[in-house]
Amino acid sequence: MPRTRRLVLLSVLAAAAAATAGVAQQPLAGARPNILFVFSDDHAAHAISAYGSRLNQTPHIDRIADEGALFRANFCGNALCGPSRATILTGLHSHKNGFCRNGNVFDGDQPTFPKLLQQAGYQTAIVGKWHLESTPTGFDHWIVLPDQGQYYNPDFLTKDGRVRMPGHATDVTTQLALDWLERRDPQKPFVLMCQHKAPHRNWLPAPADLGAFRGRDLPEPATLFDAYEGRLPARAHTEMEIARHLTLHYDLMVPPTAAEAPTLADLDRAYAQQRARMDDAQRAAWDAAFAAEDEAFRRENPLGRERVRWLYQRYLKNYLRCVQGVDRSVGALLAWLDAHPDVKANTLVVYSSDQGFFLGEHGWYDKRWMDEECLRMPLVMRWPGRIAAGREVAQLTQNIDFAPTFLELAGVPAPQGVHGRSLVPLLAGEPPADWRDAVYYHYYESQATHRVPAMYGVRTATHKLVRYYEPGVDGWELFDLVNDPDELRSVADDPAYEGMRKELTAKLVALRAQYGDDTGELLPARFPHSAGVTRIVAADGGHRLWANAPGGWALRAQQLGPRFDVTTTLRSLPGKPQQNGFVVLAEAGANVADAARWRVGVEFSARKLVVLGPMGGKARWEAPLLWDGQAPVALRVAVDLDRRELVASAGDARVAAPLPRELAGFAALGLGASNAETHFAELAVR
Ligand code: SGN
Ligand code: CA
Repeated sequence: MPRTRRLVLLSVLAAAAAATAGVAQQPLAGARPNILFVFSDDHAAHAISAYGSRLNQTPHIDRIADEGALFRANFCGNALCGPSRATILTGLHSHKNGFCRNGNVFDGDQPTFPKLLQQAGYQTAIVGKWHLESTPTGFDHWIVLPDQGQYYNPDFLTKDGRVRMPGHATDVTTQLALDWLERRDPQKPFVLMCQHKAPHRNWLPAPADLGAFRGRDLPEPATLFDAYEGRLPARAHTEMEIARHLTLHYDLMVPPTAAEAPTLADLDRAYAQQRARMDDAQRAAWDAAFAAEDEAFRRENPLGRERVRWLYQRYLKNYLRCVQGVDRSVGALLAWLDAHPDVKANTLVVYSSDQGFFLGEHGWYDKRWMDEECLRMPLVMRWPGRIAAGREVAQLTQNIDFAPTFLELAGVPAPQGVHGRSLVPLLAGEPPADWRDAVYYHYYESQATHRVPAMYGVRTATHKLVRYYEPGVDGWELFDLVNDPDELRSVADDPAYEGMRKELTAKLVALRAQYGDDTGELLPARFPHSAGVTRIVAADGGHRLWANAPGGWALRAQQLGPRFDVTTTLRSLPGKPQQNGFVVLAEAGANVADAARWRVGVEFSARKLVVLGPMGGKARWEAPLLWDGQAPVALRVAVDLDRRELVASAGDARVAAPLPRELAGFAALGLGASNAETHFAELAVR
């Protein structure tokens, strides 16, 4: 039944029930419900039938929406796994919770909603995907996948070490959630986060779902063969094209032929590892499901657009089969609640996913861009008798709002400075007059996988303005979502939109000030080359630099003779988890961005003066440094090419590193750090 018709029917039923049972009359705030938070990875709203999917049916997720609320305009603030999860836990955008890109380490000492609920008497548990690198804090019980985790017979991390669990990740995670529900202390309210790996790449469905979507073609998006005209030129370089970047063996599990097997590229070699994790029955189910299809593909060997179409069908069907598994998990959890009506009556059930995903739009898989497909997060919530069935929330909401919502429901004050706002009034059908009219977005992981440039932007109900700020990709896009819902033509330079661009720019500036985000300023005029850096601002006569990757750097080309001295003063900024800072020297001979880099600096936390040679820092010389934990450290780097020596000194510490014979000299100078924020006095060169 289409959602609208179902809604009419349901609202009639709900009204009747309300008349007898006083539905939605009771206050939500402070009612201390249980919270069952079911969360998946990369599940786009347009692959949920309650959101009008053209592709698949998700009856169990739809049931949550039918019996509760569906958020029509819910967005993430940074379309990536770790960052979205860190935001959900803290109610803060990435720059404030410190987790800007996958691979950062979540600082578990900061306040999170599970921790605050635990302190307020809740039992707290998380099962499944975590992906925040540090040990989970604030949970009475946790059993999580290491990093991305595996689909088949996955390993889990627990307080007592690593365990392998037989079965498919979605089913195993569901069972872990059900087991915990059974054995929890029924006297206390609970938070249970059931977090699925699915439907994340490389889309390995459970055997039970392999039969779905057989014998028919899924509709193609209108932009499957996008030529990326009229938008940021960097879009054409994105490495997430179904045509060019999806791999036949690893991503689509087509077995390599005998001729292909010895020549597989890195990613495709992981095909064998995935197969090796399966047991005989699982492998047999896969072979039975795909043998004929694979054989026909080899025989027909489609080329050009026909090949892209075939890849799209295989990719999307496996993605949707994974979604079907997640939907079944939701069904199992709802069935458990049906069988425990007292618990059900007092449980808020939430379904969401860390960000959306491209399902072939623009020819892409993956996410990261501020485009609707991945910016949107599905969000549905049910609490029988408390949230009116069939409620639709049209307001702009965001993952920063989850923590304040859960806290308000539990009657726990949100921490000072939290970015999000409680959704409770929206759930009650009483939207505050001053609800936000725009959401903020900031994506950082530019240098890593998929080549999507770093960006920040703003989205209102009708328009979207994005600024790409990296050196070399500096540019703007503006989309009119009403007249161009597929975001195919940027009107950033269209005179007809000059007023709108001004208005949105002002909004963007205001949001950055409101959230205190000064990251994304890279001073390209002073340091035209950078990688892994989130912020460089001129401060206190020098520069403050935040590198949010290991070995982040910002450089400028500079004439440096055979003998030179660089001096600066480094200051560790309080409150940063891993403090360090380096003067960076790039070798002459290649262009600056590709040159081998030497790092000479201070590891504050380890109290060491360190010289790191090129080649990933394997050559390393160090000396202990007396440091009181606060004082600025004056650093001197003396290079003498005739003597083939680099000498670093700071206080009493001195480190001498030999320079290789073949080194032609240095041609660029700058600043660097590893996952740290540091202040550098102006570099003085003599
Ligand atoms: C892996 C995937 C990428 C994906 C990231 C981040 N490659 O690196 O395609 O964008 O995860 O995804 S894979 O070869 O390992 O599948 S996220 O959801 O965790 O942010
Ligand atoms: Ca994800």
